[in-house]
Amino acid sequence: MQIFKSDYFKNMGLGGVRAKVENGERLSFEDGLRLFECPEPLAVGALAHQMRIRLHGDKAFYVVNQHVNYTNICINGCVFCAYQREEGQDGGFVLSKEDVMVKLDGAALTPREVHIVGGCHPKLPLAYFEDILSAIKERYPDVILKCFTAVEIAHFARLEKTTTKDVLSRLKTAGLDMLPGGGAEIFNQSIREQLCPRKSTAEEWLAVHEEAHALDMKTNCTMLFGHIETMEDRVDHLVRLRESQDRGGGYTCFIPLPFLTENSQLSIENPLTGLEELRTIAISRLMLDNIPHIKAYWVMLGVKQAQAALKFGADDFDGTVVEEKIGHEAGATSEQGMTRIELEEMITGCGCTPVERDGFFNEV
Ligand code: V47
Ligand code: SF4
Repeated sequence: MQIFKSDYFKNMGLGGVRAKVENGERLSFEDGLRLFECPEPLAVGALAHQMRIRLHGDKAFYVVNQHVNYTNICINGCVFCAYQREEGQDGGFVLSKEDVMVKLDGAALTPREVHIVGGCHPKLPLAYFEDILSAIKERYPDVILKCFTAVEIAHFARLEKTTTKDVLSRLKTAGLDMLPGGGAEIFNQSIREQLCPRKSTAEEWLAVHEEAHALDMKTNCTMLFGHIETMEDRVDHLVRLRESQDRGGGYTCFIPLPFLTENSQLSIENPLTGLEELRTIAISRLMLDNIPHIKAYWVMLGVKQAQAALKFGADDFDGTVVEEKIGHEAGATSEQGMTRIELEEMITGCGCTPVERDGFFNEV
């Protein structure tokens, strides 16, 4: 559908970018910056929507899933994180295998995907995680287990004095199917040193994902934006993900995560506007030409903004979630979970066709 005349994009300085998008050509780093500098976010959104329609038509995917956080105790102390607690601090928790099973057994819907992440706990052994994964797979053999960020995998390897590849293989044997995309934050090392100095570097994060791809596992990827990073840092992050995907091809979905400011040690003078969030989601779609899906994560974006994102390049609405802590500790005002009917209503409400999927994006 032709929404804007071609002069419109030319006048916005996007004539060349538009031609590349229409011809399916790769955008350069400079194109990415041009999209951030364009005075009109709607022009950027229109290009991303065009690409999203070419890839997925008017489908918007969702999954019946459940998030479980096994602990909030973490040794990393990232300054943006409102979720972490120190060992012995009030409010700290560690779930047992039985606690995890009670959460899954108590859910209104049996999940197709279980998303398990937590803090980097100083003591939990790999056997604890193997035990949880195999118990879930035994009770729910068809579930897709999307668990542990690359940062957690690197942490387990350090505690166990082994390699990340060995950790991935052992967890895969226990039932791990794919890695979620968290922990990528922003790849620029000088920003990482200010935000999360104890966390894996960009190179380590990318290496773990590429090892997982080599083991035939799918993974997701994220970018945390709207804090102290520059537009160059965002484009650099997207280009590095695109290059990593060129090497291994295992990324399924990209999740742009706007920084939520409450209860963190990081104060921001100019928080993101809604339109700048949408622009960043749109640019993600346009730059990541080799990653099939872009997620509008309604928990962090808020439901209305996630609906708008489906017209700015995103094609996935994530899922039922059930219980969410990381965003809600940081001020997310969305519900804890949504029903299948609510998800479908949200998706149809903005003119898209809801399509239920599994964790690998197979339609069900
Ligand atoms: O890694 C932490 C981010 C991530 C804040 O792979 C924050 O399908 C905003 O990665 N404001 C965890 N973000 C969430 C995540 C995720 C969520 C849904 C689906 C998938 C997937 C992955 O949340 C962390 C960090 O980057 N985060 N604190 C905050 N204050
Ligand atoms: Fe720990 Fe993750 Fe929070 Fe960083 S973002 S402090 S690694 S829980």
